[in-house]
Formats: sequence, C-alpha cells, structure tokens
Amino acid sequence: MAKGTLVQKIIAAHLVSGDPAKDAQLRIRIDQTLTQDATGTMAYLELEAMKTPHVATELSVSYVDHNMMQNGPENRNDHLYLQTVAAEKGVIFSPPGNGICHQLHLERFGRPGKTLIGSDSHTPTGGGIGMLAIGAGGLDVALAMAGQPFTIPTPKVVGVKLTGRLRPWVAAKDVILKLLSILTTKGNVGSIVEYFGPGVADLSVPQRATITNMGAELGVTTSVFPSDGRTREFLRRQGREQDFAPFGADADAEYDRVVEIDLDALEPLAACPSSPDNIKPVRELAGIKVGQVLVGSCTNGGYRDLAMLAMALKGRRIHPDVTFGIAPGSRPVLEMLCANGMLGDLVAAGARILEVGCGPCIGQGQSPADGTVTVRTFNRNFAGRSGTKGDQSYLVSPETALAAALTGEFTDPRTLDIPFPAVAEPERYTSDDAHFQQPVPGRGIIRKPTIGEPPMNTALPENIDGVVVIKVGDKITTDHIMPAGVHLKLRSNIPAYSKVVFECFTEPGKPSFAERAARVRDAGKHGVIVGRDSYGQGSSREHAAICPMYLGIKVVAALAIERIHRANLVNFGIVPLIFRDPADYDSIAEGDSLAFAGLPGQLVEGGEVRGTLQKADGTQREIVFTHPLSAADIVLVKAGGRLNC
Ligand code: MIC
Ligand code: SF4
Repeated sequence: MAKGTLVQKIIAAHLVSGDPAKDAQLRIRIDQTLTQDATGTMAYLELEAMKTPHVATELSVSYVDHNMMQNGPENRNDHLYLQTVAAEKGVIFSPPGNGICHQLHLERFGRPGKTLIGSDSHTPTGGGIGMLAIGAGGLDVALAMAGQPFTIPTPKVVGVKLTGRLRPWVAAKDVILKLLSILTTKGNVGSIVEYFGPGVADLSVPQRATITNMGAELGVTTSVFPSDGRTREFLRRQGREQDFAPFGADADAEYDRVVEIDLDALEPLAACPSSPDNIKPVRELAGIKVGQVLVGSCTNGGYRDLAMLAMALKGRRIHPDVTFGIAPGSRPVLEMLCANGMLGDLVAAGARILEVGCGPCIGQGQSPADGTVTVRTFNRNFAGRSGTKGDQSYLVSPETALAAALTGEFTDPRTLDIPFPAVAEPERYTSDDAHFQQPVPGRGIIRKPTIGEPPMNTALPENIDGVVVIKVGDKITTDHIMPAGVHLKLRSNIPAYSKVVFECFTEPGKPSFAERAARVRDAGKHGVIVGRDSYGQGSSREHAAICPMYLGIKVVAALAIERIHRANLVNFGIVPLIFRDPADYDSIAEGDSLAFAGLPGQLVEGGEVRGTLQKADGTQREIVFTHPLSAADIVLVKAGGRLNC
C-alpha cells in the first residue's frame, strides 16, 4: 500500500489482521459507528439478533433524519424503536429535528485519526475532519457495534494535490464536481482519495466535508483530508479543541496515482441529469429555465452555505417562477441563523424553510413539476430520485443555486451583479448537546407491529437451477433496485418493501420483478439478476440485497459490482459473480436459464465458476465467471449469509 500516506498511518494504527503489502483485504478496528433511521432499524434488529447486550465501540450514535414525513404511523414507530433500543444498547440517540447524521457527526463527534463506519454511504463526510470514515451496510455496522473488526479492500491511495485558492463564487462543491469529471463514478472501487498540497489550507473543515461527502459518488472506499491548523480551529469553534490531534502524510508520501486540481483555475460546475459525473461548466448551461432550487443535504446544509445565501439575498427577492426550499443540515445551524437574523432574511427573500433533515434529497417531498428543471445542492441526481419520473435534476454549489434562484435560469454566479458574500466562520458554533439522548437502560424496547424481523436465508443449495429474472444495464444504483421516496417508510417491513424491487423497470400491465421472482421461486427454481458495469452504485441500503434475497434471488452476475453492495450481497447469502468475458453479458436475455451445478464446491478463493446458459430455443453453452469472494466471504455465502453463522 502507498507509503507515508495519511491513509496508511490510520490503517496501521487500527490494523487487526492482514498485511497491506500482500493481502487483498484488511481487517481494521472501528472506534465509532453511526446509523440513520432508514437503515438503522434493520441494523439494530440485527444487533438484537446477535444477542449483543451493549455496544463495544468508543462511541455509537443513532440519528433520525431520513424518515420524517410521518404520513402514517410507520416513521414514528421506527423512531420509538430506535430511541428505546439505543437506550438499552448504550447508543447515543439523536431525535428527529436534530439534524442530518453526517452534519451533526462532523460538528459534535468527529475526531481526527479515528475510524468510523456508518450505515449510510455518505459517512466519508467525516474525512473532512481527518477521520477514516466509511459507509457500510447495516449488518456490518451492527457487527462493528458488537466489537467486530471491519473488512476493507487493501486500498490504492489516489492523492489529490490541491494548489491555489478558490476564487469568489467558486465553491468546495466545484472541487468535488471537478474530481468527478476526472475520475467518474466508475472504476474506483477499492481506492481511497487523500487530499494534500498547499491548497488544502485554503479550505475550512466544512468545505473539506462537502468534498469528502460527495466523494461517495466516486465509488471509492472513502476520502480523507489531513488534520491541521484549520481542523484545530474548527474544533475550537465547536468548543472541543481537546479532540484535536494533528495527522498528515509524510512529505515524501508515495501515492498510487496523483491528480492535481488548481483551485485558482476552477469555475462553477454542475452535474447534469442523471449522474453525478455528468459534469458541465455552468456557463454552458446559462439560460436554461429553472423551476425549483433546493439548498441543503449533508453536502451543503452547513452554516457557511446558508449564511452565504442569507447575506446575498438580504433585501432581494427570488425569481417568481422559482420555488426555493432550504433544509438546514442541523439544529445548531438553524439556531444560529435564527439568532443572527439571517433566517428572517431568507424568509423575506421568498425561501420556503423545510424541516432540518434529509427531506427532498431522498424524495421526501418537494418533487418538481413534470418537464421542469430542478437545481439542487445535493449529491445525487439519479433518475427519479426526486419523486418525479423523467426528472431533470442538476447538482450545483450553493453559489450557483443562489444565481438560479435570483434569475430563474442557469446563471454563472460570477456574472451576478452583487458583491460576493464572504462568510466568516462563527467565533463559536452553537452546540446544544442536551438534544442528544444519552443511553439509560431499563425502560424496555418499544417495537410496534410495523417493524418486522430481519428475514433469514437458507444455505446455498448444491445446484442452482437459475432463471434470469431481470437483465439491466450499466450503473444500476441501489435507488433503482430499492426505490426510496414514497416507499421509504417500508424500510422496517421487508415483505411489503420487497414488492417494489426494481419498480422503475416495471412496464405498465406487465408483471413486476417481485411477481416474476415469486413465479421462479414457486416453480422450485432460483432467481438470478444480471447487471452490467458498476452494479449497485450509490446508497448503502442493504435492502437492495435483503429484499431480492427475500424474493429468492441466489446469484447476481455483472461486469463489476460496487463495494458496499457486494458486501451486502455476501452478508445476505447472494453470490456475486463477475463475467470473465464481458461479451457473455450480451448473449443473455431475461427468462434464460442459468444453472450452476455444485456451486458451493465451485466457490474457491481466486477461482472461477462455470454455469450453463440455456436459451429459450434449447441451445446451451458454458459461461465462465470469476468472483471477488475471500475465504471468509465464501463461508458466509455458503451458509446463506451472516445471520446463519
Ligand atoms: C442516500 O443518500 O441515498 C441515503 C438515503 O442516505 C442512503 C441510505 C439509505 O438508503 O437509507 C445512503 O446514502 O446510503
Ligand atoms: Fe440524507 Fe441526502 Fe445525505 Fe443521504 S445524501 S444522508 S438522503 S442528506
């Protein structure tokens, strides 16, 4: 592994087993965990199933930030379960209204040099404060809470050298959009991005956190900044300077690859529909009419971003054709805006103030009108994620969002005729920790009927009599597999949630994926999913493995499967296979038979797996697959997943 890097140092300090010089995987000790409610109920049900009396980490926090609409009892039922199970197990509970997990964790708990895993793919936000912070499936987080080490691929370290200084109206968001245009969302599995160079000192911790947050879209394991004077300053302003420790790479650190970004040369950028790496300069989009502007999310919901908007909008009004929503990232951020009058300036300018939390970022309200452009400071613009089919969702900086809100169209913010609002970091951030509930056991766990059991799998059958239930293309995200939006409230109820697996691919009047999978299962056969490149991008939601497993899927075959999703498949006993010859993907059609004789015996670390493809006309041929499974993974999939071990 790359020598002298910050990544190497943090890993070395947490290494439990594996040799970075020769092993493909490393097991590391985890200091902190976080969960959020939409993945958290399953994680704590799994923790309970493991009979863990008390968490073994230095710190574990359970946040409620996703499922907040409370349309029906499900959301609040989840909150009560999370609150009471946290108290019993020794987990700090952050109630609804407190803030988005990543924003709050950065503000109140993040510590340089520590390891954190979270059941949310944007956990790398913590890299902004010098943590090795990694997103994972709920079951892996439950295991970490129980004191188990976490397995990561031995990383290639991509050094991103920052030089220069950000110009006015160019933002931290533009840095990560630029990197996405270079590295794209594909092909970075197993890498970690480490920022270095003189430009790092130009960026505050919240700006760094914007960059590491959206680093999730690169598909890397995580991203990390050094912990330096700016980190100390942030912690001092948060009233916890005692948590500071300096960490950085050696001057002669060797990176596996170096990418250089000159901050001086950056310009405002936008991720165009419908992928975070579809990047264009905002000036090329100038003039496109905008119907909605939304500011917030764990990427850009912090104090600096909202204060910048308030300063620029003071005494001005947003364009009448635009609806303009703001969702502050945390209660402390909202409190500060209330106290200094900025909230009033935003409201007077025409902003609609939304609840503190994820909100529209995960399709909880504020869906745009058909055929209109929505401009968001969020991190994902996957098709349909906004709740509107065929949506045109653009991801931008708060500065570019401001320009669109004022003019009603895409506008390069550098052309605005207003002075650049240079926001000073507050001398002291508001930090009322009394809203966090410290764990006090003894009151019992409240579990209402909408919260089911984590379903169990059966051991991997000797012979897989497979049928291809669906064949999908490149870059299938876990949002495609398990939609959120109006279905988000079903996260604790697997039988109900399973009905909408791959809902976006159901053609009107045709059977759904769930119905087709059920037919295959009822015929005594096994379901197979075929994907292409970068299968399982995006969200860490383990439901994208649990629900297909519940429907009888035994194999996912693709050209490449993303890290978190691959781990989730293994955890729930679905075998991930990789086409050895990419051309074989083309020869498979939905409904074909894909059989694997003696599959458990075929699974050998580093080995190949042979299957027999039978087409509808009866012709047969062999297809060879590789697989990414370690010896430990093989034990898990053979058993039908971790809960069976
Ligand atoms: C997301 O941004 O997609 C989510 C919702 O935060 C997910 C977690 C989930 O699906 O609950 C993530 O990023 O992991
Ligand atoms: Fe919440 Fe959006 Fe961040 Fe996911 S990306 S944690 S939904 S704010």
